[in-house]
Amino acid sequence: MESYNRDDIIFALATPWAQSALAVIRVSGEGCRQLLSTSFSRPKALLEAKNATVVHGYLTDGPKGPVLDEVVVAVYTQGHGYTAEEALEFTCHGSLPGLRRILSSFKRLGMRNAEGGEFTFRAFLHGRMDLTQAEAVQELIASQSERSQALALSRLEGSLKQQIQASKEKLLTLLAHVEVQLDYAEDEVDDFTFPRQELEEIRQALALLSSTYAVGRLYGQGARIVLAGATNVGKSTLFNLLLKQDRSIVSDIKGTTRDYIEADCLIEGIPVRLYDTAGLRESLDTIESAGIQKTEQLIGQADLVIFLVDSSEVGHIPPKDERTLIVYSKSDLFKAPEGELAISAQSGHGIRALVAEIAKRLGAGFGSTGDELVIIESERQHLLLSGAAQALGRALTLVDTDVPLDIVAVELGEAMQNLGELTGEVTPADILTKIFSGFCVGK
Ligand SMILES: Nc1nc2c(ncn2[C@@H]2O[C@H](COP(=O)(O)OP(=O)(O)OP(=O)(O)O)[C@@H](O)[C@H]2O)c(=O)[nH]1
Ligand SMILES: [Mg+2]
Repeated sequence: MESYNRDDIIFALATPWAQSALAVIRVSGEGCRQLLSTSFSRPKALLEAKNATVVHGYLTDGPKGPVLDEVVVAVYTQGHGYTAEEALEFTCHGSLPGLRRILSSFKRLGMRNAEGGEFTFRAFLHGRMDLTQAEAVQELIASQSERSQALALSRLEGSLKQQIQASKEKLLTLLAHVEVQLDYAEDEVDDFTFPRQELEEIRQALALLSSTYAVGRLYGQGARIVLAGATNVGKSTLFNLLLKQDRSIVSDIKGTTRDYIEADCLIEGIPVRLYDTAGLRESLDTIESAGIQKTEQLIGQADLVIFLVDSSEVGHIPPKDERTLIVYSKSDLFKAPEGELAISAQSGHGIRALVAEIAKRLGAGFGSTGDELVIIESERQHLLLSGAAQALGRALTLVDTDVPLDIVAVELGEAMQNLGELTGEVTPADILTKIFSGFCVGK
């Protein structure tokens, strides 16, 4: 993080660069209030404002310069606000030329444009949040579904931090016992029993937290679902039904969809990219054949393939596996084999069951009801948590085979290191750079 000068006063547009009713410009750094009071119609009011209050006035282009905009300024004194340093938030009018004038004027006053993520980085530096919370800010902003937004918010509020902290404290106590034993081993060899049960509990808690990544990623990044099957089985009809709009052309002519169509939707709260594809059949038409090739590529990349079968002429059916759902279509016309999933896109029969099955197949069941469960979304956190759980697993094996304690302590130390990296106490600089770049929404 060398490129960040931590004493500068920084500013950035916090809202998108687009015409809007209002726009917010954030400023942070010691002395920003004094500096900006020289360009404000009510300097005294601004300087004397208490923490977390707002001041109305006019922003001018430097001392005694022309008025740039009528604004409302939220004031945060040192130790408060998002960055925990002196900060101001200007709510201006969202005119692009107006914003351009204000931002240039701020630069002329000697402040500099914030780097992406720099406000969050300062919040982290001042202990306002730990690394899991800083990551949650980005995850919250980027969330694509209500569930992932709610999960990220809970992490921002510290749910993940607390869980890691709890495991860390338990591990630290355990390590302290081991250290004492190592230091005074010669005096007290006999009456030390390794707290195996405690260690197993910590390992389990970390492994469980790590395993929530699959669900977190699903709600955060979404899934690719491909509708496939022979021509005319009703893929486009189902596509339109799931999207709740008429996007894809439906007709009783075989080979209607020749190129694939994709669209985003939510299925049981999961962000899904849905693909309607060209029906699979032997075709002499070069364009249709190219479409079929693309269908095959999409099937290869899908998280889930819904393979529709029209019971009238059952052709090739792929083998069932966890990535392939065989669904019999047009159940209003044909009877599906016993026990198979059947739908009618025309009457709506079976659609609810299909949607539930999709969510189940994607793995959404886990954690969707237990809201007290903290769910992670970051690959970094997943790797560190599973690494810590594995190190504790190895420690347990060593304990069981009566290996000397100092070797066990190495594994415990590794787990401790991972937990420290998770919360940001001992995180290498290059990882911090990665995490804090690209946070700035308005840039
Ligand atoms: N009765 C009945 N007809 C349906 C149902 N679903 C689709 N169809 C009809 O079946 C025909 C083919 O539907 P499409 O959705 O275009 O089929 P497709 O699989 O996309 O076909 P291609 O794009 O040619 O591969 C249309 O005439 C639809 O109205 C259903 O559930 N019941
Ligand atoms: Mg079609």
